[in-house]
Amino acid sequence: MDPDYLPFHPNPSKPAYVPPPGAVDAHCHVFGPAALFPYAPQRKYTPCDAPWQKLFELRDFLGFERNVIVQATCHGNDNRALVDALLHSNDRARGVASVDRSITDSELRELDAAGVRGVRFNFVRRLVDFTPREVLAEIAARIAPLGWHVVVYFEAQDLPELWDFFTSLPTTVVVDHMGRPDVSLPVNGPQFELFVRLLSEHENIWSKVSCPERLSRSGPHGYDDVVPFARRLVETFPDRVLWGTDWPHPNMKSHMPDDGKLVEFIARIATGAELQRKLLVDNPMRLYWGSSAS
Ligand code: 0GY
Repeated sequence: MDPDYLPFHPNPSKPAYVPPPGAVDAHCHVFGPAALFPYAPQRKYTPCDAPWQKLFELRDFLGFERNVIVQATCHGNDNRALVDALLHSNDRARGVASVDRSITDSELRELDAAGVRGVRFNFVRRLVDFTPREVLAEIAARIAPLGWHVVVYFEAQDLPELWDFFTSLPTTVVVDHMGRPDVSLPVNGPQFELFVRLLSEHENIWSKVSCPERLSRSGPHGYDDVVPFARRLVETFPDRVLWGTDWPHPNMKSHMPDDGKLVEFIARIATGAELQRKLLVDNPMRLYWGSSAS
């Protein structure tokens, strides 16, 4: 593990907020264990091992029923740790993989059978090397017939340059962490307005209202500055938002969030049972399990 990288919280608190039955943690990761699933040679950071056993324990402890496990860059395009977690989940986890253009159709079908329902394109410069857009477009065209979607991770200042690419994708597109807005700027200022416009004009684009711990400038005590941004999305696009813990929180250096406190944050951004049910149950079930039943 990188020396300045914090391990996940060893002892999260039991959240006072109880998620509705069937709730899905729709953004989390598994890492390693390195002895079984080595990290990618081209990775930009080395995380602590965070195996599926720990993830599923946390799921139960926090009051969730399901997980969407997202391939993180430290495993590159080697999805074995992800697939292993899916196969041990008893159909209670779905996956988002990273693939390159050399993947075969039969490998895609194997990922699908394991529970993968999307691919992730990462544009955050500190995490990945550049991949040409035409390669990503080719991958998107390959996965579209499977009914999969594309998850994109980028920082707000890069949205203008990425706009045409995102809006040309043939699938549902899910944006990680609200497109990483600068939450010290106004929620109705030009930067976040552009992101809201992206979703307003393109009904196939969704957003995760996750990661207050990464976005907040006000520190670990409540993440107040993130609330208006997440609330605006939840209230404007109630049928196209997802929420996740982001456990085990790779690359956190200033503080490590208490996952119980992150769950309590949900009640501040989705006020009322109906918005909470859509965010935590209906939307992820529709996208990942093909139903709204829990
Ligand atoms: C996240 C956020 C981060 C890392 C990755 O794939 C990754 O390595 O997504 C980050 O460092 O902001 O969603 O896990």
